[in-house]
Amino acid sequence: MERTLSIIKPDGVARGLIGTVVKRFEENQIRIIAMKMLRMTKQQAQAFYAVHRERPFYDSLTDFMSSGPIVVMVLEGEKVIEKNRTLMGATDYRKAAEGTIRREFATDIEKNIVHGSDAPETAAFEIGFFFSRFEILNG
Ligand code: FUP
Repeated sequence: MERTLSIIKPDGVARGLIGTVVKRFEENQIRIIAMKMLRMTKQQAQAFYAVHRERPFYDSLTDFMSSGPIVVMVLEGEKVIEKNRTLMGATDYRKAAEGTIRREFATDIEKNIVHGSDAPETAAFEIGFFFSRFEILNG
């Protein structure tokens, strides 16, 4: 059994897509074992995306990620990291497969609705970034 962190980004929340994203998880046998809404500060967004600090899009990305409320969730299931990435679609929505969340709803490579951890180590870091073990069911 694996765990991963999912974020509905500020564009997803602002456009009323919380229910749509949650429904995708529920329809695909992905269990939500923690969930909350919050708004990151710029500093928190910079820390969350520290791996990208040398990239040209870092400043814009961290501005965007701190621009409004987000929904953070811990997902649990068999191969849930990969499963969530498949449901999300490619980073660039123009390259994302038909039927994926990003292909259907993203408008921009940056404003792409959802985030999902890409490996077990990043999942552990990202879950710990937002949740204490007391906030996760059976944590
Ligand atoms: P992903 O794992 O699909 O979210 O993609 P990355 O970790 O490579 O990138 C993290 C976020 O940076 C993306 F969701 C959007 C943003 N980004 C850009 O704004 N421009 C780029 O060229 C690449 C990523």
